Amino acid sequence: MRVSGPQAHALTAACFEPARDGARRNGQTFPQAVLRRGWLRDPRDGARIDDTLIAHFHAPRSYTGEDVAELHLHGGPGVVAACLRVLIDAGARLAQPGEFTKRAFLNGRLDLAQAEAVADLIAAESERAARAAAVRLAGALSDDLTRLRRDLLDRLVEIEAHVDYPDEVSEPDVAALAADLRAQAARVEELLAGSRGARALREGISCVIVGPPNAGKSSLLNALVASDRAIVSAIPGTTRDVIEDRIVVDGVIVRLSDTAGLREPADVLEAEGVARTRRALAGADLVVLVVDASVPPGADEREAFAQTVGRPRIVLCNKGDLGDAGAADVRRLAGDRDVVIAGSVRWPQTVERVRIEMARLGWGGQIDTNRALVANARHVQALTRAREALTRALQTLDEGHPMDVVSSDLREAAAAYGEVTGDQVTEEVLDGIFSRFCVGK
Ligand SMILES: Nc1nc2c(ncn2[C@@H]2O[C@H](COP(=O)(O)OP(=O)(O)OP(=O)(O)O)[C@@H](O)[C@H]2O)c(=O)[nH]1
Ligand SMILES: [Mg+2]
Repeated sequence: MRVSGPQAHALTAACFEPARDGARRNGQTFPQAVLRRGWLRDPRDGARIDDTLIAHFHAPRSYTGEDVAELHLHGGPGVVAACLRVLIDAGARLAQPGEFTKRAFLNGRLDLAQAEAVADLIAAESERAARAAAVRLAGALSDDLTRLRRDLLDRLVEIEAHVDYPDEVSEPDVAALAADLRAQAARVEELLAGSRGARALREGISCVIVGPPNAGKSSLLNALVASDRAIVSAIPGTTRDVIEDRIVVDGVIVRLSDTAGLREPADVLEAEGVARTRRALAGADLVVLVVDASVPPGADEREAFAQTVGRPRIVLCNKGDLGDAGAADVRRLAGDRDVVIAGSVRWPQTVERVRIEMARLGWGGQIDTNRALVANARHVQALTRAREALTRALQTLDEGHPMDVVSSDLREAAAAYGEVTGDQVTEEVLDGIFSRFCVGK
């Protein structure tokens, strides 16, 4: 249980009885960041609630930058409820979602990109996703953008000083400014280029397995998750509902959906299954189309291709162990941008190929988690705006316009950087970000 604010220490002291009257350190009953053991008691009647540990942090040396007390309880719901009641009786109130981190941001302990990284770290489901969030929490992205922003603001000062006092301040060197802006644009471009993989790492991707009945869709799901997740049978139309599971590919959570075979439904039950397949398809980032390529494709195969056209698509020519009589025709049905894999879900190398192509098609393969990565939509939007403003400014300079004409574009790029780090951000944006946190963070 964490308590933060000017009253945090007085409030917890009223409910806490130290196990022994520990020596004061630096004149403080509760020295900085030292765990002390004692009884949590109800001040109303002195009743014992829990044998606890308590740590005190003194402003500004705490997570929020305020006085903070942290209670380590035994954690059962009854103990937690009693502790909460006692603290609220003593004058505390419940924290709002993300309020501790919001206060940390407002008190300058973290910048906004770092605060968002805290949420990413908590939500990270794979080790690599956690690592990428930790790099952001350590400030890799923030440092980069703070430097770029400061550079631009310095340039703006030079330009504006010259505009205001042309006799005293000489005109800044246009070539040097252009070189600077080009370097900035390249850095922003680099950050944006890595954002696809970074977002996949942060958010995961959805991948739907579709195809005609009996093609081997459920067999593929089972092979990918390495368990008998879905029923497999030789009867076409075995799978009726959407069956979901997840795998981790290079640290990215891939949410898999196995679906009912796409064909003209024979009954209402199958019709509902096909409707569900279509819905799953609509929300998918990636499609794996499984077809039985041991026989020539028919109407169902053509229909399945038509239903998934234009989507990022892996075409798996399955049942290669039974022959490849249909493989050439299936390849002709595929488009230039499709990735076609021939083999069998019964062969490990085919399943491995599917995983590799998922990574390539889904997020461009390799993700370098040691570098600063731009991983959320808000950051991508802001940096896209920065890139546009820099491009406009460079064009203006190329066309030989006076230098003060680029000021507004430079200001806009600086503002976009500031939005990411929170140096220039509105209250609504802040509320939106912190409301997505869980309570207590
Ligand atoms: N020989 C061979 N049989 C396969 C292969 N893949 C799947 N099968 C068999 O084909 C049949 C259908 O497989 P499923 O995985 O149930 O096919 P499905 O696409 O999920 O079918 P529905 O759910 O009915 O749409 C089963 O008998 C599988 O054992 C393969 O690569 N080779
Ligand atoms: Mg199936």
